[in-house]
Amino acid sequence: MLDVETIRKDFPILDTLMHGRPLVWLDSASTSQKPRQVVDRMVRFYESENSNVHRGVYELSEKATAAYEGARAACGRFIGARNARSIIFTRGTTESINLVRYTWGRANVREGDEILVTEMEHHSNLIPWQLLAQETGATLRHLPIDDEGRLRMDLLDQHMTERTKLVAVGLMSNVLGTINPVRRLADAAHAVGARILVDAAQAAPHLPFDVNELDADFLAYSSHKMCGPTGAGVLYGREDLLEAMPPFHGGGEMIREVWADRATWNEIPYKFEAGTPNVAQAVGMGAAVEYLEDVGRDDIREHEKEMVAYAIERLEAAGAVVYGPRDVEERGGVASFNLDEVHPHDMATILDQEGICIRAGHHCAQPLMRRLDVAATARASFYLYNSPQDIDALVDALAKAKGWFA
Ligand code: C6P
Repeated sequence: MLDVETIRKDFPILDTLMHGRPLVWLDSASTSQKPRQVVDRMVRFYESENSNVHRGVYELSEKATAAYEGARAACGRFIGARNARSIIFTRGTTESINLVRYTWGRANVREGDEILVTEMEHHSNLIPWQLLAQETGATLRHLPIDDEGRLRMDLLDQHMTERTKLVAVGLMSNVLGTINPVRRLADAAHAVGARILVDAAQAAPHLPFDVNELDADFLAYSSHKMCGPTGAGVLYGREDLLEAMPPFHGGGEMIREVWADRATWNEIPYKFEAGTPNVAQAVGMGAAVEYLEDVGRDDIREHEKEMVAYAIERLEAAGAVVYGPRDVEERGGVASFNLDEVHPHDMATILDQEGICIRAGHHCAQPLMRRLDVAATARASFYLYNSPQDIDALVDALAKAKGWFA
């Protein structure tokens, strides 16, 4: 069990007043708040270790490089990667996925090939594949969802064919909370010779998982949703795939030797880290990994199951339509909902007056909104620092909002 009261003391921002009321942060799926431990680690980096990495022979550069590579090791351990060589630092999930599109995608996807995504993908795991399909003449296919927001695995055989080259799927939906059966998809993909890319932007902060157990070929996640700073993220790739891929950006550490008209590439992961990286952000991300490990990832998951179960119960009792699976074993700590005819944006604006932050809109998942037959939803999302009182505050404020529009 999490000691939420003690955890909250690590997050100074939670003491802020908004419109004279205590801040209730229910938008962690968008970005999480940051604990003092992460902020302090970044301050320490800037105050006593700041230097460029992999470039200086002086001690300060060695310190910075050790901090940066230590963060890489932590980010690999976090997802069960066997070797830190598989961990490429990027700016976040979106950049990680685009890296795969530009490098592996352009080298491997041809006219007539198929890329399989799902109906619930975030735009960041859809647009890159639309662009790749347009550029190469490949076809994009979409695995549908059922009315509870689960993938129609019974239709997989119809959507996965000998022509499938890539399956790109989120481990956890940012709208429905659905946790997808990625291992089953990986097995099916590998059986037809396809690769699987896992978008773990929502899963990494909330669910303990292991890339080897998922049998993922590529996996992407962001620091800022898991207590770390913005501007950092990871692309995990299987070493043999990364070795074979051409570079992404050119310049800086990605080079081994340069002539006037050509160059050779550094070893992985540096081949994909052109220019001066976001060193302090990577170090902060490493500190976030350590923070989450110290709190206990299994305990965070259990806490969020309780939170989302309570949220669904209270929201439905208040008359809201809540989307996604009912069984908390199949979903993470996200509750998207609509309430009567109140537009989600109006709802979020009224809640803001009560100090409550939720997200409203299409959540960068417009095809999913069409499937749900809604223009938008409101979304409350939970993390280790949320308590049932936050949900009570949300539901009480919703009752007020409903009154306004009655
Ligand atoms: N979803 C949300 O409020 P970046 O921005 O690159 O760190 O992550 C993009 C991304 C990719 N996949 C999924 C499943 C996501 O949820 C997100 C980010 C935020 O739902 C902002 S749109």
